Amino acid sequence: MLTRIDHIGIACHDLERTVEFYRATYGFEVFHREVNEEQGVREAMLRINGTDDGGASWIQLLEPVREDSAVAKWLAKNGEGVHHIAFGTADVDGDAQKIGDKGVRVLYDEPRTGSMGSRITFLHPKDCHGVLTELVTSAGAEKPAAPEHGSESATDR
Ligand code: MC0
Repeated sequence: MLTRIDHIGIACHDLERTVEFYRATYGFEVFHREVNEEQGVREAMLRINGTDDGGASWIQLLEPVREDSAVAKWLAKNGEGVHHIAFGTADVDGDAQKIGDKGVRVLYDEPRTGSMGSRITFLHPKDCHGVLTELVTSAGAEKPAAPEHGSESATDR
């Protein structure tokens, strides 16, 4: 079950300048930085507090690190802006399967590694009314393996 908007991914040409805009304009600070070689991006995660479930939501700023990456290709065509939205779930495998069964193209056979050790997959934007859509299970937020684990929340990263 998709439970929240985990993050909005924003493509930019210059990560440091964009980070500074978000800090100076809104007061959002960088919580985490990493380079994801597989995805071809350098990213900064800005933590937005205050969701009802006690978890956070995030703005993910993305600068391409190679010209053949998805973000570089998208930037060349569209310029800077919102690149994708990501829905949070405790069960990315199960939700990807269910959504795929509805005829939406799921881009990966198996979830891959996303920001901060999360597990991610994407839905094709052409099947989602023009929105590249990510499903993400935060590290440590997997679906409980057995019922006795009860209702542990799958929220914060
Ligand atoms: C492409 N299209 C998009 C789009 N990217 N539409 C909306 N939003 C986007 N972000 C549209 C194009 O305009 C084009 O439409 C059509 O999709 C095919 O695009 P393309 O430019 O020919 O590119 P493809 O087909 O080679 O690749 C598109 C595809 C790819 C979505 C399959 O970008 C992909 O695999 N994306 C998932 C991975 C990704 O984006 N990684 C970066 C974030 P027209 O009408 O011109 O045919 S990594 C990340 O976010 C991680 C670190 C994390 O969250 O933890």
